[in-house]
Amino acid sequence: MSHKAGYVSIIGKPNVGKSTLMNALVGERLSIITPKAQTTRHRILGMVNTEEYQIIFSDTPGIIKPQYELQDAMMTAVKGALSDADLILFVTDINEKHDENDVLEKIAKTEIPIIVLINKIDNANQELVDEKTKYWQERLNPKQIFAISALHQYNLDGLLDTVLSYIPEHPAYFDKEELTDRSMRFFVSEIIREKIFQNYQKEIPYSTEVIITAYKEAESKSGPMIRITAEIIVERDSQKNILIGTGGAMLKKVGMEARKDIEKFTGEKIFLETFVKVIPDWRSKKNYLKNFGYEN
Ligand SMILES: Nc1nc2c(ncn2[C@@H]2O[C@H](COP(=O)(O)OP(=O)(O)OP(=O)(O)O)[C@@H](O)[C@H]2O)c(=O)[nH]1
Ligand SMILES: [Mg+2]
Repeated sequence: MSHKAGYVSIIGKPNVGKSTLMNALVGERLSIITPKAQTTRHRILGMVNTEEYQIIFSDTPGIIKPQYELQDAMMTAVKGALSDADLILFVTDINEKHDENDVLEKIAKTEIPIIVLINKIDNANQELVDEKTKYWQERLNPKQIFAISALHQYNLDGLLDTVLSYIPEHPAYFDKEELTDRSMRFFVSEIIREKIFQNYQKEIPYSTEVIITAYKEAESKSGPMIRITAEIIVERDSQKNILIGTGGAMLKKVGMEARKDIEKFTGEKIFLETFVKVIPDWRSKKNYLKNFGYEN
């Protein structure tokens, strides 16, 4: 019996709904989602497995012109996702008027087939959908254009069938039991980062990294649990103070929200301990970025 397997890269500007789309397609909350731009910092694989096929989606950071080393590393992750893909899903937000030339530059030279996804049509009228469809048809001449809502999972069924038609015959790349290439520790750190994106304004989310320093199975009075220690890294003392909040209230809130979601994700009882540490300008230092798992 023939078997299909291949890589599908989800790319586009920040905040257009790439992570929402990947989670909807995979059916799991793998990638964190926030209303802020530049939420995703790594390439994250999410797989759809059946007996007949394995589709490996790559969620990627939104494409920007990098201003510091961390953003450089984020764009390296995008580059990787473009070089090995069998298909590109270019996601665009119907309501955004941002300049997408940097994305188009990156995909202009490629031989990889492209499907355009016009996302967030839940808030748009049909006229705008038609107008944007025409625009992207002329601009990119893609294989196909879908108007979708990743959030409301609208028009995604037909999309999966179309995606499959671009997947070559190939044996599975990963074990069929796998959903992702990332570890539990990675997802735990991402969940904490999501809560920081949701609870703080301005530069705090962008100056923060989360490192899991311990992840141990343990026993509690009420049965087995996992003890997790997380280090939250910021760039300055002033940021540390904001993060902790008066009497530790803010950090406590973040810890509680994160713990609840980690329990949902792992299905285990969690004890979460957090520490805040200052590393001046970590976002601009290659050695720290490498330690934190960013590509160079
Ligand atoms: N109304 C509406 N909102 C959406 C839709 N899809 C995503 N969103 C919202 O758009 C925001 C950004 O979504 P993400 O999935 O994090 O976007 P992203 O492209 O992964 O963003 P980066 O990781 O920053 O590049 C979130 O607030 C989502 O809830 C949609 O179909 N309709
Ligand atoms: Mg994202």
